[in-house]
Amino acid sequence: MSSSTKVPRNDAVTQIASKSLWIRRRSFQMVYEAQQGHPGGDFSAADILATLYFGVMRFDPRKPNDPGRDRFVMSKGHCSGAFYAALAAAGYFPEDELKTYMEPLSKLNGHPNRNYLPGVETNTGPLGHGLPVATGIAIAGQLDNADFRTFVLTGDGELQEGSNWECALTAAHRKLENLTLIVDRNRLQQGARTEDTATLDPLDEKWRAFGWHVEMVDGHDHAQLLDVLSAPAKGRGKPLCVIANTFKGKGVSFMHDNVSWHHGVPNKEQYEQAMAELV
Ligand SMILES: Cc1ncc(C[n+]2csc(CCOP(=O)(O)OP(=O)(O)O)c2C)c(N)n1
Ligand SMILES: [Mg+2]
Repeated sequence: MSSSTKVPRNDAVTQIASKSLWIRRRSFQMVYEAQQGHPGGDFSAADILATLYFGVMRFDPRKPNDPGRDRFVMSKGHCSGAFYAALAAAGYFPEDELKTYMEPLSKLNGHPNRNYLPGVETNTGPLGHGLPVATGIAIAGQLDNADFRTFVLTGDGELQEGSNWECALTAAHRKLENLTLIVDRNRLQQGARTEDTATLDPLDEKWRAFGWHVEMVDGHDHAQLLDVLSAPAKGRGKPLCVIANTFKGKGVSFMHDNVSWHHGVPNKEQYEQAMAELV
């Protein structure tokens, strides 16, 4: 499976919607069974992941090291549940393997490990490292005159790590039009609102001031995500920052915008209610 096969836009949006729902349901089941994980951030990122894997990126899961593949770096590696569900849905490994999430000796650790799983470009978990790695990959692509694109998804709280801002400088200086940063702007971090911790707003102006092309989208609107992420990168002359306005816990009423679900895990009743809502 690969999104390089052109499908009409409406069909793509429909498929992305159904994969987003599947990612939410499957990752929540994983978190429930493991009684560990980060479901709030899984849900804020689910639509972004589904859009990348089912509408935007060119890849062949049977050839995970194909030099021409588009690269994706899941910098907010704590949201491994949604990431693993997306990788399985995209065909990188059997869906059955998702059952082993967080088990001892499982390939599906709490944080993604490239040595265990195809489709994981780099290990993540310690926040602030995904954009630096993705910037390096994009520089390599530019030097090779290769036409793959590199996508990286960070949290918004994660932008408190200074390493991101070094890359903001470097990527703009090098005119890395092959690099796309998506910020999961759910306005919550581990235990508080981002704006109560270290103000990020106006976030779009910050990235623009560093020399990036910036787009703001509703991060749960598949058509908006698809349009902005699949727009041609060649000729832009700048790296792209997509600020995706999202909600932690999106899709389940009692988790919506609720920081306690950053790493909260459901009891049986909550699990059943969530699954009843995720339809
Ligand atoms: C360097 C580092 N510091 C702290 C943590 C612990 N931690 C895990 S998730 C998280 C909050 C992340 O918030 P955000 O980036 O906004 O992610 P999201 O809201 O999408 O879950 C923190 C502090 C970490 N993983 N890495
Ligand atoms: Mg956040």
